[in-house]
Amino acid sequence: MDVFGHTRSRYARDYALITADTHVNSLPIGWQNASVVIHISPEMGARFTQYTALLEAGGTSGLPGDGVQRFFYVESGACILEMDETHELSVGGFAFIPSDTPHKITCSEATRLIVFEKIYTPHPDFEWPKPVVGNANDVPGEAFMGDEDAQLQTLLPIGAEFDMAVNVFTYQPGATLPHVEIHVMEHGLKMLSGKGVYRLSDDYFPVTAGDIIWMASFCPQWFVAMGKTPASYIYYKDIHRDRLSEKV
Ligand code: UGY
Ligand code: MN
Repeated sequence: MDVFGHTRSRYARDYALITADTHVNSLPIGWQNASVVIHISPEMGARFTQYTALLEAGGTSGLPGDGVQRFFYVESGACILEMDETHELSVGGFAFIPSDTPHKITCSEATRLIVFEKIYTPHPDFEWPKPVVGNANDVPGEAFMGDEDAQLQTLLPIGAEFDMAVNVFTYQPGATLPHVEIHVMEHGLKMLSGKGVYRLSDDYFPVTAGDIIWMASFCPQWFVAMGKTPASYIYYKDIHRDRLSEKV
């Protein structure tokens, strides 16, 4: 705790940087032996929610609201997901749970989950998405726009039945996003390892493992990895539901 009330956290109109020193826990209804820290939510103008779930040994999850799909990633600890079948998930394990799908997460040890939730927007031409369970360690990376030092892992299928994507980006020290991106999709992001500098709108921030970032639609964004070890982050984006064909 800084005696002068300093923090790297910053909430702006089109982005937020949220550092661990500013987290405040709350007790979610329906969860047992668990607390959450809600970092990004519609209250700040986002169209999704990102939170950290902290479960004690024996802790269990509650269900998301009606129509809400859930993606979670095991940042530390281990858990069991009961859904269509029973899945054991260790660090790097993840699951996508379509909206209105009964399920329960039970933790055998103290566990930290990164969770993204979004109201599902169906598309008349596509079927409902199916559940997905996996481990990021088993997902191959691809050189991002030809740069072998910037590897992108796409954790979910990219079919248009999905209206959200969750990816892991890993940069070698010195590697960058190739250009400043400005796009309609919004992002929720958590730094998993390493450090670097994130450009958000017109500001540049040093960032490190544990930091969380919200980028609103059209927020200018860019990243450079720094230090001596790779930097990686997991991030959410909304996809496949642009309004090009809608009358506005
Ligand atoms: O998928 C993306 O838009 C990604 N390249 N953005 C980012 O890492 N800030
Ligand atoms: Mn982007």
